[in-house]
Amino acid sequence: MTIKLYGHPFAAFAWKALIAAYERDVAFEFCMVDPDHAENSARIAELSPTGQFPALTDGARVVTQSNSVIEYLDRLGHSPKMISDDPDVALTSRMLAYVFDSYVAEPMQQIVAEALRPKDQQDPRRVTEAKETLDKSYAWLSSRIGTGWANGDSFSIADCAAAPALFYSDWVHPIPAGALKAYRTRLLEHPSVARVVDEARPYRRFFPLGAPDRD
Ligand SMILES: N[C@@H](CCC(=O)N[C@@H](CS)C(=O)NCC(=O)O)C(=O)O
Repeated sequence: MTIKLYGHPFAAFAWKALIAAYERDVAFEFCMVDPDHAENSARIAELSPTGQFPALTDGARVVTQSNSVIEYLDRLGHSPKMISDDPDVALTSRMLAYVFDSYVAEPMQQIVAEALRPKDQQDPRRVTEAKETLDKSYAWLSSRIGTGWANGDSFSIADCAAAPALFYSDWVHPIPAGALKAYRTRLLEHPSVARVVDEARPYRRFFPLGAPDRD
């Protein structure tokens, strides 16, 4: 049965699933969701409640929500799992994944969404509030991130979430020098993350705030 992964190579939450699939060495067919692939856009509208991606199909099985997709990929691959069999380790990895999703990726998306609104509908307060959330998250995470991965020595679901969240959040609201910034650099050097960054390069011109030359 062919595993199908719906998403876009430039989309932060799609990166999470792609990173996990590369880590787990799971073969899949990538189904590009964009205006040139109307059939995939129609399909994602069925698969996901709001049409957002990623979503995975495996025969009749449908999995949406990036963290659930990663959990499903853990059933398929052979290399170390993204969610440990140790319940305590798994709890912390999941918790950190939700922190990166909710308090880094989402405020980052709010800043990008604001830039995409027509000028007369933009509200600078929304950007200020999102940046305040990012400042709190950066401080909280900096005090907890060590010199390895987000939750110790094993690359996990938390790192799948951290990679796109920190990659793009640093573009919209730079991460101060320190432990979190150093962790972002380590992530970008990691093969599965470097791969998604490279696959997304052709789309950087669409970033509404201008993509920096670095990275
Ligand atoms: N909670 C969802 C968030 C998914 C999400 O925000 N997806 C974005 C891409 S990064 C999306 O589909 N954007 C396109 C759209 O909203 O139409 C998850 O974890 O999968």
